[in-house]
Amino acid sequence: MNKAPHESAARAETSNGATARGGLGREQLLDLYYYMRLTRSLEERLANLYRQTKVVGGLFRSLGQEADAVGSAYALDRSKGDILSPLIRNLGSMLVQGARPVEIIKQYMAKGDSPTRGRELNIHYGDLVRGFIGQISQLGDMVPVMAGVTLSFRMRGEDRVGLVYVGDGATSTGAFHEGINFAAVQRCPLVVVVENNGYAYSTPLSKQTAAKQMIDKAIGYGVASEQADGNDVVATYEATKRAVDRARAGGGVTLVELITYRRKGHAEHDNQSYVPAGEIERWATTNDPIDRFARVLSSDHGVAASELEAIDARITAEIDSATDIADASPMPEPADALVGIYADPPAEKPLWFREGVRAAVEVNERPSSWGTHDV
Ligand SMILES: Cc1ncc(C[n+]2csc(CCOP(=O)(O)OP(=O)(O)O)c2C)c(N)n1
Repeated sequence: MNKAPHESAARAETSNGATARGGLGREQLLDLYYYMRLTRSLEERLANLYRQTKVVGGLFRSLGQEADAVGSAYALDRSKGDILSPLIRNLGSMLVQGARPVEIIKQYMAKGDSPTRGRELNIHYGDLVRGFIGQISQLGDMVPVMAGVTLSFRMRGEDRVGLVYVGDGATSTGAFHEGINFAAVQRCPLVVVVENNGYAYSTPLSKQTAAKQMIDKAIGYGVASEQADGNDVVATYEATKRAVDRARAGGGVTLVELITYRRKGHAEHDNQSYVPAGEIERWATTNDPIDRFARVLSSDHGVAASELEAIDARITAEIDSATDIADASPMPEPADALVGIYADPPAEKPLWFREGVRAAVEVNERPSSWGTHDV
């Protein structure tokens, strides 16, 4: 059960001869850096667009949590058709699976050519081909959904694994309990990643659970567990990879607890007044996952600062061009809201107030038998 995060790491040679934890080569380590930086820069751009009122609805950040989404998703095998179920703080996992900035920005802006054509917001969309499932907001509900998805893998004899993310808050729901219990009993090839980021909206962990640690919950379900420092991208990868390998080998469910910290509020509007003074700054200055990994890349793998700067520049260029494309995209047509909802959508008339108040009142609101208006 619960091995120390780094214990059984495979080792691989990097090009400068250093050994990389987790069996990851230099190219893969730079991949991890790329996806974490892409997540952060894309969310920073979305924050700018939000302040310009170009984002429709809320903006949910994963600042300081990029390593847990990226490292865990990277442990899946895309060539085998592994699939994950992200939540609002798992943009990084969707990028690893192949989502691109242009579709994310369009989706946040509710554009007519966004993945859900303006019918859903933020990162609530899915793509079964690239291996991420569209999330719903109800906390914990994706656990039974992924129990079903992975049960289908097992029943069809497919060599595939599923991964579902939940926050610490979601572990308190009935759906979480039902889903993980069912998956455990059925020995589904499922990895349940609990992102322990200290808060569920304004509720701190101490008010969320009496369990000392999230992995203690695994014992009650009879499943394996792994715990890792969620701000160490390689540790996150290693712990999840062990869980993925176990699931693929027929070993059933693993609960993976990734310990991290939510540096932004629940969403952009949340002023975090409930957070003790100094806590956010401490995590930002001493435990930023990207800063930490950049230092490791430099000290252990001889990656030059200029190499990371070139990656950052490539990311900025892609996000700039994605922003321009998304900004220029049209909003959806009102009637399109019904497409895909009904098999035979009614052809709705355009809203009357679009036609001008005077004409609309004449046509829609003034019964001929009323009053003295025609006198
Ligand atoms: C069943 C249910 N209850 C309440 C909510 C409202 N809600 C949305 S996110 C959230 C907090 C989630 O906290 P956590 O699961 O720890 O994830 P985090 O936001 O920290 O990533 C709440 C209470 C909801 N979506 N579903």
